[in-house]
Amino acid sequence: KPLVFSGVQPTGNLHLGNYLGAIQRFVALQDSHDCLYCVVDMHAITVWQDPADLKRQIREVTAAFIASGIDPTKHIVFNQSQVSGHAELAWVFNCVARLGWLNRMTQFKEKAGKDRENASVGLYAYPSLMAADILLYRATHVPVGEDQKQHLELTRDIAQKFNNDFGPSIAANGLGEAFFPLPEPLIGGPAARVMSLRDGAKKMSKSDPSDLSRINLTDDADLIASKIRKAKTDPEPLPSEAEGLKGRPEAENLVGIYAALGAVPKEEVLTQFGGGQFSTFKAALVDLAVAKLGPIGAEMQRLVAEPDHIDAILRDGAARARVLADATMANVRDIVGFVR
Ligand code: AQP
Repeated sequence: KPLVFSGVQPTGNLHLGNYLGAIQRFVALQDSHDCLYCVVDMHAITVWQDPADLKRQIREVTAAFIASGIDPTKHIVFNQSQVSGHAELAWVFNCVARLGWLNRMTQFKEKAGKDRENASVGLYAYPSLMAADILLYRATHVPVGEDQKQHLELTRDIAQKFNNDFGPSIAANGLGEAFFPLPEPLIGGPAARVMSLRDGAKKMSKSDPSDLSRINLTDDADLIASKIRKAKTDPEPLPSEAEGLKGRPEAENLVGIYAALGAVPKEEVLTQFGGGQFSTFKAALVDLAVAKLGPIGAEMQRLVAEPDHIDAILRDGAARARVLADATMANVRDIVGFVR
């Protein structure tokens, strides 16, 4: 089976974008792939995290994985910091990646903002660690939201440069021609980029100061309903064809959310609701969102109330991940020329 790796940062406020762009798709890949799903706590500390909050958020993301339907007995669910190979391989990749490559990363530019001198070195090196996360398991497929496309391309560049630079050593160690695969991003579907409910030009984001901009996975039914009712729209009725959504980002976003939650194409949503008022469509969207997200939120609350159980899942996952990681790192040491 092909190997899937993906991660979610425990940075609080898990939202509908994380669910539709990532977690829901993680669940769908379980039958056809061997999967590693990681709570990337080392990525989280590239910006300041209060230690007590970080612990709680690591357990909350783990709970979201399980509550959404990821099976930690069939697949591997763990937190990054428990497997030291991530940091070790990231260092090797820091020495493979070029400054010019990292200088082009838009996520760093957005997150560092104007005060770049004051951003952490970790925030800058974030894409090397992400490449290490994936390649430590020699994963071939990576389901992510569209915002991660550039980092995935960098991962492929790093894999390729490593394979080229160390080509003779890879062969001399009997490891074939190319050691790392070039992983394929799995990006797509109607919710690859879920937008803010307040502004169709901004992505739905954990850090948006307005809670009305996003639906959190822990929101209850009343809150979900009121956020959808207050979501920004335009005065026109919904179009009957996808073409008519062009230039109407808020309408397109809500239709995309409906399609992804209901597992139907956008066209079908428009066949059903096109020509009608937003209020009718929004009422149906509330029902669908509450039916889908309500049970997940409730199960998350139940799970986070049992931190020992969650920690046991993470420890078990980390132990299984470590076996795979150690095998890769032994090869990497030989390839690079480290004595062991
Ligand atoms: N709006 C989104 N639409 C679709 N997919 C999204 N993802 C994030 N936002 C959307 C996908 O969710 C996965 C986990 O993302 P992350 O852990 O990198 O966190 P984040 O939500 O992007 O949050 P940040 O970076 O901590 O904060 P913000 O967003 O406030 O800057 C990824 O697969 C991501 O693509």
